[in-house]
Amino acid sequence: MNQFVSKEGVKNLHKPGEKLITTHCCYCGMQCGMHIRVSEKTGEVKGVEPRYDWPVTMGKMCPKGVTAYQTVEHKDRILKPLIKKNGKFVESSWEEALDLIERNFKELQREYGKDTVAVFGGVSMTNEKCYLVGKYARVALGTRFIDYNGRFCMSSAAGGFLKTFGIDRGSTLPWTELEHSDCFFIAGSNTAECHPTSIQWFWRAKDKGAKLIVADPRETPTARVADVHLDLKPGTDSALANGIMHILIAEGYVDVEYVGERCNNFEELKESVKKWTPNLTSEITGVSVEKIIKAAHIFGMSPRSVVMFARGVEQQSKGVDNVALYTSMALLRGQVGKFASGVATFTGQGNGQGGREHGQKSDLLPGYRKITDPEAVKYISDIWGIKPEEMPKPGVSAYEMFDEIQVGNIRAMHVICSNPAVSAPNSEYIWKGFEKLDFLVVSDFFLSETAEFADVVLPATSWAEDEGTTTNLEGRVIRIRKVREPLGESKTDWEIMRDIAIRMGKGKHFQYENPLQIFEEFRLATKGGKADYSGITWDRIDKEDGVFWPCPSEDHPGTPTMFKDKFGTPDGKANLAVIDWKEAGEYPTEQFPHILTTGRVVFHYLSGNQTRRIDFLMQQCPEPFAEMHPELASQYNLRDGDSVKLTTKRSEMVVKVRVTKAIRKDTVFVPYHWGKELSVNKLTNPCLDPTSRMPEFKVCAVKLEKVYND
Ligand SMILES: Nc1nc2c(c(=O)[nH]1)N[C@H]1C(S)=C(S)[C@@H](COP(=O)(O)OP(=O)(O)OC[C@H]3O[C@@H](n4cnc5c(=O)[nH]c(N)nc54)[C@H](O)[C@@H]3O)O[C@H]1N2
Ligand SMILES: Nc1nc2c(c(=O)[nH]1)N[C@H]1C(S)=C(S)[C@@H](COP(=O)(O)OP(=O)(O)OC[C@H]3O[C@@H](n4cnc5c(=O)[nH]c(N)nc54)[C@H](O)[C@@H]3O)O[C@H]1N2
Ligand code: SF4
Ligand SMILES: [Mo]
Repeated sequence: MNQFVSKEGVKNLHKPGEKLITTHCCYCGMQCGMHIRVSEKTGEVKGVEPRYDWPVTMGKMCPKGVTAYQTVEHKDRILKPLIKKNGKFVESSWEEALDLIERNFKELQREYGKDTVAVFGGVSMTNEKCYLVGKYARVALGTRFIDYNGRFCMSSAAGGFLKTFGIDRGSTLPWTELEHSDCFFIAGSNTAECHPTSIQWFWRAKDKGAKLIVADPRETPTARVADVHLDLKPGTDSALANGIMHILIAEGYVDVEYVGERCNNFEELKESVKKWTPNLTSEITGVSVEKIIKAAHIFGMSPRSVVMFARGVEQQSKGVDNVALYTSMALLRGQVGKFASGVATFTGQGNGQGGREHGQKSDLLPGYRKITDPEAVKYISDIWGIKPEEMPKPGVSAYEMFDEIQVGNIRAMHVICSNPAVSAPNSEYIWKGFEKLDFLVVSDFFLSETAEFADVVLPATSWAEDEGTTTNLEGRVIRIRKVREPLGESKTDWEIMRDIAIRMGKGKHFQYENPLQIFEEFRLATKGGKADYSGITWDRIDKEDGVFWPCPSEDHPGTPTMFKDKFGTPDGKANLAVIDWKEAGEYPTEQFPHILTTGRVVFHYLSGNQTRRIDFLMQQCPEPFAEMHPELASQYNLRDGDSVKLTTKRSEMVVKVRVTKAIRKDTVFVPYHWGKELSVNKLTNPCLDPTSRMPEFKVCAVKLEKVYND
């Protein structure tokens, strides 16, 4: 326990007739520590108490987290399997639902080959389940088509880190060190709304004089309290990072010794940023020369700095470039691998970190192994009990699976823990894909917009009805505890996958009775890989407040600070990014004269399928809106609350206007937590980053028209 925690506070939480079960929030990567109050008599969930003694979040929670427990026994929970008959869902037994799945998967695979059945996963699940999704696709179904919603979330961060560091761990330092940092350079992260419980660390550091620089086209609550707000034009992060590096080099802020010993490409980088003078950087980014120079000076002079970013810079067709360049800023300053300094991406989903390491990605096997590496295939095949030649080849990325549907290569899909009908870009194309499928299975606990397209909906349990581990945004592996028995006839995702595997004749590879057995196999599967969890046990997690990977043996302490001595590249050196700025996939034209960017609000989570069911959250934010500057609004005679039609090359939507000075004059922002006609993803550009295959959710060109409601 640390100095900010009251021991009395912890003791007083307990109420008679109730037990407190210690776990973590189901939503974002902060994974705030919480206790769930459960009736001793009925086993029902009664409420939540923040966990004061969890070192990362210390009793802080946000509006989503404090209401998350209300989803567990919510009246909308799906309690029995649903089968669509004559266009309507009817409840069925598990037997009937599994029969139907078995028949369809087998018939389609017989006719069109194994790859005709695809799996679309998600990372709001434990490591045990995420690991099993990869095995389920490759062993139970034998398909190469598997990918997951992290492709829309973490893939550009992963791509950028692999390029510069050779290992993708979201943070190079533990959050608990942030309060000792002198400077935060935060790009494209609305931290106060999306990782709210991080803010306390920045305040603490600020109390000691730390400086905050924020790069965001909007004056977010985080930007508002920054020492410098770099209000850049969406899609220009690479120019900004090159411009900052130009000043660092020109004015002697480079840690020459560190760069000489630990980095490659310095001479090439020097050449490539030469042209990025403050004037050119200002011209491209739209940020004033003064602000760019001020930010570079503060960053350059800070003894301990952390460069942080999130989807604002990653969800772009040049997202990997952006990550590699921002990361290089920290390397130039010699900050990576040291106390209270380094680089971090704000990992998005609860298990966005763990879920991306263990085989849900089309080309990855557990432990961050490559499916194209014969040794990796041999190692994992041995653990899975298959022959190496039975291991499917790499598939395609999440959005590209919908192209495979259009050409007939995918005819059935099992969506587990994702709602792509709302969250994938270019929605109407996604909807067409779901309609075209011969057979769609969705595992969820609430009927999502995606589930509405399904032939069979399987009732999964919520996070509170199973146990296991997740990996938070620091890379710390933590324990999720079972709070109550599964509601109705719902089953855990691992039971569902196991039961389908049995039907597909692969039961012998899925002989699990509990998640601990999966965890034990999973540890072994990660052994020797880049993301090595083999030394982590559930007991250790309890005793040590989580364990940071890599942790290759039970006597290894885990790795809170990455890259202390060497990087994960073959020569052990970091690769500075020598990359020029390139225009976004789509930019304003006469026909579509403004920029549309999308993102989040504090009250809703992702596709909104969970948070749109919570009264309190809906009262706070019932519908999407278009945030725009008063000058832009007045060009169209729009006032606060008016309706505006937004049109892009893909489609159009009508939303209410929210006039605010806290956004650039050329940019419109719309949150994406709603479906169907309220889905901003009808408008977004599916242009993909060439390496990460991440869609460009953050930049596209848009037209505005006032809608007269009479
Ligand atoms: N309340 C809430 N919290 C969440 C979530 C949620 O849905 N709701 N989801 C979780 C998940 S999965 C994720 S991935 C994270 C996302 O966390 P964030 O990435 O912080 O959230 P976003 O709102 O997507 O985008 C962040 C910021 O990027 C800015 N931006 C837009 N375009 C650009 C650009 O070109 N350059 C730069 N530098 N900035 C730009 C936007 O103005 C926005 O303020 O949040 C997690 N936490
Ligand atoms: N325009 C725009 N689009 C975006 C983004 C953006 O910034 N702008 N951000 C993208 C990002 S970063 C992300 S992460 C994606 C997320 O997009 P989605 O994957 O659609 O996110 P969720 O809404 O969390 O969907 C999870 C679904 O699974 C269910 N679920 C939750 N837990 C479990 C479980 O344990 N088991 C099962 N079987 N089901 C479960 C939930 O009820 C929900 O329906 O959206 C992306 N889309
Ligand atoms: S900050 Fe994230 S993990 Fe914490 S309570 Fe809010 S949504 Fe949950
Ligand atoms: Mo995300």
